[in-house]
Amino acid sequence: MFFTKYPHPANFAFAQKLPANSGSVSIGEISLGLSIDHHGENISRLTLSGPWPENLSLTDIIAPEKTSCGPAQLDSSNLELRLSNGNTLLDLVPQQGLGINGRRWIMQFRVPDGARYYGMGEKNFGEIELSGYRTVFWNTDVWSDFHWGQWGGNPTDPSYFSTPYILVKCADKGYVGILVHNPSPVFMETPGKDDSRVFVEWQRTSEHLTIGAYDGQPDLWIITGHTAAEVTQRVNQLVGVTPTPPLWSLGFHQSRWGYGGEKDLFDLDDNFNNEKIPCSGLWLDLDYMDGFRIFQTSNEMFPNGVQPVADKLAKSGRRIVPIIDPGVKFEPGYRVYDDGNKQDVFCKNPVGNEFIGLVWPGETVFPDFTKRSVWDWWRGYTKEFRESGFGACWVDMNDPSTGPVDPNDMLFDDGKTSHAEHRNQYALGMQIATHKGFLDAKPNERPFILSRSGFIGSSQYSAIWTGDNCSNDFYLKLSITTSIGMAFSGHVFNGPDVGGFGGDSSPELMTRWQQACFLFPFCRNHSTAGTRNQEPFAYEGAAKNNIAHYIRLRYKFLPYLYSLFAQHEETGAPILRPLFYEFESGGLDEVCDQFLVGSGILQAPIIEARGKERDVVLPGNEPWWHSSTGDWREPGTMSLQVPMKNTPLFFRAGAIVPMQKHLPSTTEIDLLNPRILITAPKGWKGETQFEFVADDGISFDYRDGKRSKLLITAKGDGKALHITADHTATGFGEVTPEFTVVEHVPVTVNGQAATLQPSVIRLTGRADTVFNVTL
Ligand code: MIG
Repeated sequence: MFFTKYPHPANFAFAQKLPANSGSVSIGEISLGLSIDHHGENISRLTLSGPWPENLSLTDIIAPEKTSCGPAQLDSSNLELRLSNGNTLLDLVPQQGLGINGRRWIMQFRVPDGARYYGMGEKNFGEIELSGYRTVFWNTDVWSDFHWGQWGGNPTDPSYFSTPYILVKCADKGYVGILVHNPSPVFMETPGKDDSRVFVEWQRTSEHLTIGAYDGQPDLWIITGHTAAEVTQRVNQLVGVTPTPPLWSLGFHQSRWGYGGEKDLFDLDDNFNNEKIPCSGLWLDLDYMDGFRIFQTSNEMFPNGVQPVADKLAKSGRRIVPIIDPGVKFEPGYRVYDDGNKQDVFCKNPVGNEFIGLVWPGETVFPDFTKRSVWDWWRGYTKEFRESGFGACWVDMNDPSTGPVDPNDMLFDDGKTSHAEHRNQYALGMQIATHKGFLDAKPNERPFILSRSGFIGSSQYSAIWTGDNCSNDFYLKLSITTSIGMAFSGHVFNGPDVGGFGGDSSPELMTRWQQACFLFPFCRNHSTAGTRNQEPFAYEGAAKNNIAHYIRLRYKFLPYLYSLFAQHEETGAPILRPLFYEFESGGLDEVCDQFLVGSGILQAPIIEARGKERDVVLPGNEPWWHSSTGDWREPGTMSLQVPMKNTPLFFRAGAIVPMQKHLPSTTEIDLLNPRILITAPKGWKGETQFEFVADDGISFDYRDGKRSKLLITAKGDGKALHITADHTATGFGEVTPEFTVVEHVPVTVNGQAATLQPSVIRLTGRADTVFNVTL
């Protein structure tokens, strides 16, 4: 794969005529079958049959029932993608719309003037709006395939995780998302919005939106909506929402390449206890293994076995999360190799032998995760792994990384399927198989798996960290855009290596990074071997205190995050959102260094280690409550001074944010007695709602009704604030909320007049005066 080359439309032959309905299309001598199905008024599916095997994807799209009409309309003159109000959003370029070139295929869409582009899954372009890009989707071990001179501080493409999906804003007509359910490498090209990236003519991208693939059956899901939010929720449901994660996995995680075993884990545990910093996961990299042999724990690292260590850490609410690579050391005599060889689970090369790559253990073979029989083999090992005392699993290198060895010699399905046809879902197969083993070990425990690569469907099985980054401002900034791109493309549970993986994180950078990501869906500090220690207590004085504060603050807000995840499972809504997800006004998609957490919180972190001020855009037409000062800011753009201990955090007018009453110093979370912060300005007129959930945070019992739900409403009539809290489900017992408001105004709770007790709360700056509501 050449990462800077893309097929050009002129090198394809195009259909001159389309069928009036589903039917056949001819391109020269070749005849393709075209079929269109509809799944409600906003979802259509277009498939082509031809020189390709049927869709090779490992997971199905989770679509609503079939219906007779939908957004894709085909007649002999063209294919149009229409919104339910009749607006045509996109259509194929006449006579140049659908082309093939061997097994490659391409589609070119006409776009309205002023169209804008979002999504594309995990991209490292550093922007939310993606006009004027050429890109390919090919799961890549970035550090291995690019020179450090590039990844050290510049965008690289492709990235680890592929979601061939694009969301198009068709000027003011509506939105359309196109999801290509094809694991073969897909490519896309978006029209530029101006000439800013064109220095020589060939850098000018096409005036059309181009989508194609190197191979694999064209299988396109077309999703329309009036807003970005609508389409995003739909696509997130189509690929499969993330089931509510175990509560502990939403805590803070401490990782480092270099932690080995018992001793390091106990030291970490002591340090977190002594410093009163909560931390839920302690992560082990390669060194815990016996000579990089997967599923073989080093006796030296765990002289007393894993379970006693796990038991001790459990007392502080922490789990051990070790790494597992897919590569099995090619070493006759090693039980995992012998067993896999005997059961014939490894990928083959073109001459019919086991494919060999060069990774950590040296010569390495790779389980063929595209085969269901191999999932059954692998799950036996992950079952044992869970049973040995490890609390979760970190699956790395599943891009798959083969070191300097050409991966194209790695074939699938007994040598019958090429590398490219399955590569992008190799990690997905590994996630599914690992997940199954965890369920075998603990059928009523929600598994937690973290992975680097993935594909459509991974959202159902694994959280994602966005791969190797560096301790510098470039990657701090990228954290936001990459995470939002994924959240917009089906994968909401993700986050970067906080603090940066490569290089030394200065006290300032570490502080700013922890502040920027303290409310990210996944929050793990990780760094590579040989860099300075990066744990919060590896810093001194103010830096240590500030980093610790924002970790504790994450735990304070965990009830909010947990409810957002539960809501995601029901609606597909992302946790992190760009501003234009909630506010429709021009130019907000250019704001790449701010984001919303749910609908209630806006964050505008400092993204330069040395930065002490920044401009902040507050969208909408209501004021925002600034938690560093406790005052209200009118919408618009303003400049803020931001000392190291602060990060700009704003609460929307009427935001309802459940939290812990105290600032946690341990991992303990009480979901049944939340404090609910409601930020309504004086004289507020409006109404907001939030569904708070409480359950045991670990089992699947919530699916059998053992979850309590509290529907909280805040209503301002210009004089008073009326709060209602309605138990819509009580399966986990009664939730006893206490409310806190930020203004001294008349308050009622469920119709009863309340009194206000002054109190203080310290969130992101100095302590603010607030009022606790009592009846
Ligand atoms: O070739 O296991 O992205 O998080 O620390 C490097 C060692 C392999 C890559 C992962 C990184 C991990 C590292 N791994």
